[in-house]
Amino acid sequence: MQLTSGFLALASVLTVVKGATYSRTDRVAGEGFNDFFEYQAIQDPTNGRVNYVDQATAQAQNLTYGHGDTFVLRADSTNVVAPGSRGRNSVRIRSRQTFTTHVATFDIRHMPQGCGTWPAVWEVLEDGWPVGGETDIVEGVNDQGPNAATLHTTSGCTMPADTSQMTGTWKQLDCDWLVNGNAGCGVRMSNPNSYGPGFNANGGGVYALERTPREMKVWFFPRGTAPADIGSDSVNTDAWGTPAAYFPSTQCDFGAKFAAHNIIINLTLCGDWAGAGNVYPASCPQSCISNVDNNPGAFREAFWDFASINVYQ
Ligand SMILES: *[C@@H]1O[C@H](CO)[C@@H](O)[C@H](O)[C@H]1NC(C)=O
Ligand SMILES: CC(=O)N[C@H]1CO[C@H](CO)[C@@H](O)[C@@H]1O
Repeated sequence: MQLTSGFLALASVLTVVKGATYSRTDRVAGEGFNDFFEYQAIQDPTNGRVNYVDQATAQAQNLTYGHGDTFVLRADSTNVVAPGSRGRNSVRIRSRQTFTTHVATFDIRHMPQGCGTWPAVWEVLEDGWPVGGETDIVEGVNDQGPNAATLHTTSGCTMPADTSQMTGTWKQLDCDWLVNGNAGCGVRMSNPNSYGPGFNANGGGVYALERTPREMKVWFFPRGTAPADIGSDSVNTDAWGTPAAYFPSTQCDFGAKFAAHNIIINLTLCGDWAGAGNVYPASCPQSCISNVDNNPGAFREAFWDFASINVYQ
C-alpha cells in the first residue's frame, strides 16, 4: 500500500514538473499542407468578393504551391473578375484533424497584403458555430496593423481587465458573439510588425497558440526572435516569456465554451469587415468590390508563404 501511494505521489510530482512541455504530433511543410488540410470550395460565410476553389483548381492555377519548406496560398492576381461570378479566385483550407489541449506554431514569411484583403489563421468548430467557440490567431483587414488575437463564444464568457500577464491591450472584454456585432474579446498586439506590410518587410515571424483547459496564450515572435525549441520535437512554453495575448478561464468555462477545433487558413476579399463602407480606406482605389473585380495586379502581394506549421500535444 505504502509503496503504491508513494509511487502515485512520485507520479503526480513528475506531472507537475513536466509543466508546459509538449511533444510534436504534426510537422507540416511544403506539399505536406495538402495532406494536413482539406480545401473548402464553399460560399464565403462572410460575404467576401471571393471564389474559394477546390484543390485541383488551386493547383492548376498555382494558387497553392507546396515544395520543400514553402507553402504558398494566394488569391488570383492575373484575371479580371466577371460581374456575375462569386468573386476573385482564392483558397480556404481546414485541417482534417481537430485539437483541444495543444500548441500550434505558424512560421510565416509573408501574409496577404493589399486593399480589400482579409486574411486569417484561426481555430474553430464550424458546425453549430458559435457554440464550439473560435480562436483567431492572426486576422486583420486592409493592411491595418497591429494584429489582434480574439476569442468568440456564446454568452457568459468574459475576460478580466488585468493586462499584467500579456504585452497587448484589450479591445473588448466580452467574448459573446452577440455583443457589438461579434467583435469578440480581442487583444491588440503591441508590435507594429505583427501584421500586414510591416510584418512582410521584416520577413514575417512565428505565431504560436497554447491552449489548455485553463488558459489560452498567443505569442508573436518577429523574424529572428523565436525560441530555439520551436520547430524541434518538443517545446516548453514556460520558457517563451510573456505572451502577446493571455486569455484566462477565470470568468469563462473553457470546457463548456470551446470544443475541439480545426485549424483554418483563409484569405477573403472585401466582405462584411474588409469591405464595409466605414472600414475600406479612402486611400484605397475605387470601391472594394470594383478594385477586386478590375485590378488583378493589385493582388500580387495577396499571398501567404508558410515555412511550416507544427502541432504539439
Ligand atoms: C507557382 O508559384 C510558386 C511560388 O510562388 C513559384 O515559385 C512557381 O514558379 C510558380 N509556378 C508557376 C508554373 O508559375
Ligand atoms: C470567408 C471566411 O472564411 N472568413 C473567415 C476567415 O476567418 C475569420 C476568422 O478570423 C472568420 O471570422 C471568417 O468567417
